[in-house]
Amino acid sequence: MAFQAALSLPSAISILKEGKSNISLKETGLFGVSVSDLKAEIKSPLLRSQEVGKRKPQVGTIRAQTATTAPAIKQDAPEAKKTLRKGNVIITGASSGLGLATAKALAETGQWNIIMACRNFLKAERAAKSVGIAKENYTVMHLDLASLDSVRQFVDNLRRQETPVDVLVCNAAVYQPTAKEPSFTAEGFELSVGTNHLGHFLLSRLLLDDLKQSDYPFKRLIIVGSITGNTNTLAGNVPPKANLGDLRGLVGGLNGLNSSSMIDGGDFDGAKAYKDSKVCNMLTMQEFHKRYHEESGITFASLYPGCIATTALFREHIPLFRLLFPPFQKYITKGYVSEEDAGKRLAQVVSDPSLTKSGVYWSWNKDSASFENQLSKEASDAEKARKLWEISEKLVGLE
Ligand code: NDP
Ligand code: PMR
Repeated sequence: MAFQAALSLPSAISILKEGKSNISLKETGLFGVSVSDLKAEIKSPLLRSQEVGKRKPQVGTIRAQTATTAPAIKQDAPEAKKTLRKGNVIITGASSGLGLATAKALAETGQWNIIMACRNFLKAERAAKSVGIAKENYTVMHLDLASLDSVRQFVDNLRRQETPVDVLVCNAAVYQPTAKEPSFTAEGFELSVGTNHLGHFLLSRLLLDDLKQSDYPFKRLIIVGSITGNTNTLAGNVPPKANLGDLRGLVGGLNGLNSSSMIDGGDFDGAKAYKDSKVCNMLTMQEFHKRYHEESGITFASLYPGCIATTALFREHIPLFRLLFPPFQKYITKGYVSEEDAGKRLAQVVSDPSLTKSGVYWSWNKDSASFENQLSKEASDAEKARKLWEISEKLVGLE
């Protein structure tokens, strides 16, 4: 079936859900799965988690109703507006998709200076202009996450400008689903994990001190995760599934020479490498929380913003996939979210006074209300998070 080919699906997929029974997609409908199965799956995370809100996010004036009630600061109160300086938020990969939409949503509040940390300076400037972000609300700074030198340089430049860092959003990512062979970062790490995880790991470790020193009423470090790295969901069970194994490939440096280019030591698979990198992002957030939340007061968070099926993340996928994926997500899974709405969601995690709880993986229900979602067993494995942290430190030269 053309759809199935476009989605690179094997003819029969057997999904073993954590703690659930085997679901066979073999004899089901469009895209190899029935709509009723999907509906049940889409609902289930809500049942498993603490659903806590009902209102749509609107940046600046929003107050997501969550279980985390103690508001840190009410930015909307007139007296707060008078005394508060603009917050500084760094967004990596703000030149397109979710990052750009988030920058736009925050810029519209007039309360943020957005540092767009991008690998293509000109593209970022044009992108900011194209969505109407006013000049006084943003700065573009060069950052190539596929080079650890570039990450260090970015941090040096930022410090030279003496810009306080109040919020850091690790958003940039690459996805190479059709690559037959791995490609590598400047230091020789497989590109997806090297960029999405290791580049961000070094960046956030280096900026931790800057965040700690910020005098802003709240400080946040946000690392974008995804449903596809969570095997407790249907989306996370679409092959190839994320699996970090015993991290032997990572220990070996992911260089594809004397070690595998994959974290678990297996053969290269671009789609799996991306999903593995998202598991690393979610584990890293939790390890940060465990090590630094109490002492620093920084809020560490991750999120799944919804399926933003139209972004450039899928640029390397085959044209048929890019054509069918948005309607599939819109009408079949109903997991679709527009870039604009996804941007408002991430902007909410950046600035909403009520989203102060640390260590949380946020998601949104069909009414666009935020809730604390549950991570898969692997994506919440504390021992794996610790190991990942220690190995990553060695790879990026922090030890
Ligand atoms: P896009 O491709 O639109 O955006 C990715 C951004 O990352 C681009 O700005 C890109 O820069 C940047 N980037 C890539 N490589 C590097 C690098 N080496 N250094 C610096 N920046 C780099 O994708 P999305 O907006 O969809 O993705 C944003 C985040 O959302 C990712 O973390 C992704 O995992 C996550 N996500 C996306 C979902 C979706 O459905 N789209 C669902 C769940 C999570 P450039 O413009 O120069 O290419
Ligand atoms: Mg998925 C509840 C159903 C659901 C959701 C929310 C997503 C999100 N996906 C769902 C279901 C399915 N997908 C099903 C049943 C199939 C098989 C037909 C399917 C297939 C599929 C493919 C081939 N899906 C994909 C791909 C990709 O290449 C995307 C990917 O894995 O990128 C890593 C993707 C995605 N599906 C999602 C989301 C959010 C993505 C992409 C982005 C990401 O996780 O970052």
